[in-house]
Amino acid sequence: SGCCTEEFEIPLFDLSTIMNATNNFSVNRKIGEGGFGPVYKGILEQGQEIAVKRLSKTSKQGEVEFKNEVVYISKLQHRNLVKILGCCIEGEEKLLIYEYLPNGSLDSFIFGNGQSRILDWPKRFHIINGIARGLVYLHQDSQLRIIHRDLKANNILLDNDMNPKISDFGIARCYEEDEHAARTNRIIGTYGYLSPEYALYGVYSVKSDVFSFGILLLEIVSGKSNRKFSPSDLNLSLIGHAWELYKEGRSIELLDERLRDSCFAPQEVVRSICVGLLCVQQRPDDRPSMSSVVIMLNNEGPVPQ
Ligand code: ACK
Repeated sequence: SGCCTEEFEIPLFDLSTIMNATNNFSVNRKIGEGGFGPVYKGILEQGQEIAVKRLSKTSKQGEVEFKNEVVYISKLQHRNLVKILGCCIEGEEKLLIYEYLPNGSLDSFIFGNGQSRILDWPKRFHIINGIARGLVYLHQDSQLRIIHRDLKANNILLDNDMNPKISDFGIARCYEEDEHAARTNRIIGTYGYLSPEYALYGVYSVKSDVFSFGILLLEIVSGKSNRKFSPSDLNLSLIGHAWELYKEGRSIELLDERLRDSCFAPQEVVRSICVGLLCVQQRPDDRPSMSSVVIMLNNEGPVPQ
């Protein structure tokens, strides 16, 4: 097939450069814990800020995800995907070096309580749209045709202008154009975002990303997390709640209550919720493609009722 078999090309950094930049991985430079190890902030000699993901030495799964991340992300370029600057493989150390995104991840914005970090509706809509466009690129516009498989608020980073950047390609997969769905026995991903067919049967396709996107959309609109719900808690989950409100013509009540008085685009909110509900339908074939999602979100076509 030729898919994903070429060797990757990516700048190599010296370990000493990264040690200097991160103050020898000092604890006060640690910004969080990622999929396969800690993430540090660094500053290169020229003053450029970087984020460094450091593979924990013991993790076999981490090795696999490290390689996967490099292979995919080095071939992808889009304004809604995080940019990799290079990597470092020296002795025991395996590091990935990214552009530093000062606003961190989306979950601290939508689920945090700090008043200053509450996003207004136009910013939320901008973020929803950006994530959708990033996925259109992954699914159909990039050479690779990729299913991300672990889309969640934690994997969306925000730059200075609150542009969303999809990150973490550790478990992403290529798919063939004619291939409908693939199957795996290793179900990895995050509860609350997993589509039912993937969580129950290990079957994934672009439509499983569409499902996760729908959850993410409902989370961004509501400011509530779906993470504590398993696929069997459907009625209790954000999906059940959004669906109930929708049936009663009260969709707008899903909107984060902190925004109720300041939101001047109720139609856009309701429209977005409708799109979210289309994305989280049980049958993969009923869910729209991400390019339809972008069109519907932006009022360029009807949202089927
Ligand atoms: O919410 P955060 O501050 O943003 O905590 C998580 C943590 O590392 C684990 O993923 C942060 N992080 C990851 N990549 C980057 C990056 N490129 N720029 C800034 N922060 C990052 C993320």
